[in-house]
Amino acid sequence: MTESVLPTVLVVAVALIDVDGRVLIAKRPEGKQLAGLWEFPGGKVEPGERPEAALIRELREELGIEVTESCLAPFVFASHAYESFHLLMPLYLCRRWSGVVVAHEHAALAWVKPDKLPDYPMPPADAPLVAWLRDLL
Ligand code: 523
Repeated sequence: MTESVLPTVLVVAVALIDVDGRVLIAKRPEGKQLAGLWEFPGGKVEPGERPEAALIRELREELGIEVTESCLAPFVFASHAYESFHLLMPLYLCRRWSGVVVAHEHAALAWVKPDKLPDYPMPPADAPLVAWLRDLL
């Protein structure tokens, strides 16, 4: 019997939290995997890259904001077997950044109170993180 093992892909994501306690979620654009679902922003860690550096780079590219490493609090790991890879994704919390959040790569952005997050359809890796966030915030 042959067994196939899915490759693991390391992705970093963040829950940006504003002064009113709302969380930023971003709608994945058409043409990409999981299009139309609302994710915690982030992206793939490149080979040799530290996870925090990857997240800082992704937030600059995707949202046009600057975060410093000291503002990134590691929170919880998401883990989900997608069809062709296994996603491992630490979610960081971040309450401080500079610049204005703009959707450079997403179809839309939304600042959402934690109790309203379940109203937004999310990728299967992200959805279980909502309960943790709601308890925490
Ligand atoms: N997720 C995911 N949740 C989540 C993110 C940021 C990413 O489930 N919060 C998944 C979506 C993709 C994979 O992780 O399958 C890689 O994310 P990303 O945003 O880098 O994906 P793409 O579609 O931009 O991939 P490339 O074009 O290959 O970079």
